[in-house]
Amino acid sequence: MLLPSIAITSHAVLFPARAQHQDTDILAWIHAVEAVAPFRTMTTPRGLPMKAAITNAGTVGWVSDRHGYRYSTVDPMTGKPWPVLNDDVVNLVCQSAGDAGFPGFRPDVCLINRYDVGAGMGAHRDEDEQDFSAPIVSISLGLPARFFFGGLERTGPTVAVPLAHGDVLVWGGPDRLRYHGVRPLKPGSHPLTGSRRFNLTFRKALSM
Ligand code: MD3
Ligand code: FE
Repeated sequence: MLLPSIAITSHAVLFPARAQHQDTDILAWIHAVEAVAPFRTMTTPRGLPMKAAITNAGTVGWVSDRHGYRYSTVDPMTGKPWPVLNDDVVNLVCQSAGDAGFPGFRPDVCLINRYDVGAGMGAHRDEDEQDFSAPIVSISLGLPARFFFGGLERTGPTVAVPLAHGDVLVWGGPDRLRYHGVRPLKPGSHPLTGSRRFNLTFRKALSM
């Protein structure tokens, strides 16, 4: 079946509402993950608190503290391994990556961001993974957000992309290291998440 898609850049594809039919299952999975690995706000290496709360699932998880950003096999908050990935969500992610031109993508981590009203994410690059040839696949749930992306430098023009409930975004190839971020969440209410937004990014952190 041909799914509707929108080309954002040459190697970034948006599949509007592609995850919507699985929304309650994905939210139930997020709640199972947070029961083991609670959402927490991390501190940047500069000592500033991050506005979005995060947790992870997979063989490793992305963590941040005063020593820097890295992937860790255990949750530093509990000392336990991260919860495992969900097969049904991984299937959706791999199919979306394949449809966007990245066949064979097999994520080993899902970083989950939780935004309350007013929370955003400043311009950054996702560069802590070992293999930049793998894409990143994002699923948005709950309140809509205004995502922006720029070029390979922090400053310069940006393009805005609205991300709504159920949207799947695949980003790879030459666009993989673009700066990007999320504008502060506007007040609102979503029937499934209330005054929140969740974003899941499926990544390949380890090259082996
Ligand atoms: C652009 N998350 O977790 S998802 C992040 O909405 C992150 O929570 C945002 O940026 C969020 O690091 C954006 C869309 C996205 C995902 C992966 C990308 C944009 C990307 C990888 C490279 C460039
Ligand atoms: Fe990012």
